[in-house]
Amino acid sequence: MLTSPFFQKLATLTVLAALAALPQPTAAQTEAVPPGSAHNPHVVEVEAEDFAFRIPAEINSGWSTFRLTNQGEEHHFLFITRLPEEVTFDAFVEEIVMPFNDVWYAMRDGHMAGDEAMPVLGEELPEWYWGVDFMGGVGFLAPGAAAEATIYLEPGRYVVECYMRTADGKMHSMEGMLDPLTVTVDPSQGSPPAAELQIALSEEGMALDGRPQPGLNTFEVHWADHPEDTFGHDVQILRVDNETTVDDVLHWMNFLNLEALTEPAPGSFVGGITPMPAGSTAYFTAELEPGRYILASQYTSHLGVLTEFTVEP
Ligand SMILES: [Cu+2]
Repeated sequence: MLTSPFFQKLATLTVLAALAALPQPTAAQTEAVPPGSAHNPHVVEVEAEDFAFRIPAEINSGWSTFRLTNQGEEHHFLFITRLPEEVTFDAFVEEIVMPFNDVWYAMRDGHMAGDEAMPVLGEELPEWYWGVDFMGGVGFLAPGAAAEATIYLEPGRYVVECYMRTADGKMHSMEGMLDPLTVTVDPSQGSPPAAELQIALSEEGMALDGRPQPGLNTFEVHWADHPEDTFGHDVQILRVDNETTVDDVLHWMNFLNLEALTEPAPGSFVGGITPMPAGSTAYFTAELEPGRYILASQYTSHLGVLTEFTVEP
């Protein structure tokens, strides 16, 4: 009898009444609530496994919180690209993903040096690609971890992909982590979360304002510029031991290196946000435990766009 819908509802109401009687949370307790879920009606749950995304085919325009959970045994991330009006998903695969893959295989198999890759891609990729907008997404994420990125998306057609590499040197996108995403008009727009930390990205570097704390941290990121001849600034955040150097991390993140973007990673990546156009503002959350962290930009750290911090217990 206790399992009837009536008693279930009664039990729920009793719990709600008990919760309502609890003292109101203090400001400090309020901050512990995941800002994405507390402030934003558009939450997009994405599960990454080896090697596929479980992601809705269609989402609402406006502010969306992508909550990425890594259920695989390798690192994954969610890179979002907006397709130009006239370009289809199949054309993106054919004209962009395949040439990148061919160049990677040539490097992997010793037929092409790393420094030849960009000139070759410069010739092979279509003109439209160099004006395309990368639209944020959740940064590198260790197995078992979860993180959020909150970004504003206009209606249109997008592509999501992960281009980490398997132990035998295949890009995750070629193994199945490559999907179309349609953003449809929604007048409600959603709203961005509150953030206690700010990161400014520019050719001057990566400036972090605020002190990350143990637990869930929300970062507001602003892109001041988009350096020429790069794929743009992003933020990748990882916990490292004291022996790991910044150079170790940058070497691993540089896709032109054979050992890059594959297991083992030089630390435990806990999220971040992939590149966005100059002038953009977006948000990400990361769960931090005490330790030493490096924040680096995959494509612009060689210009000095990186920083470090320590989370005290
Ligand atoms: Cu992946």
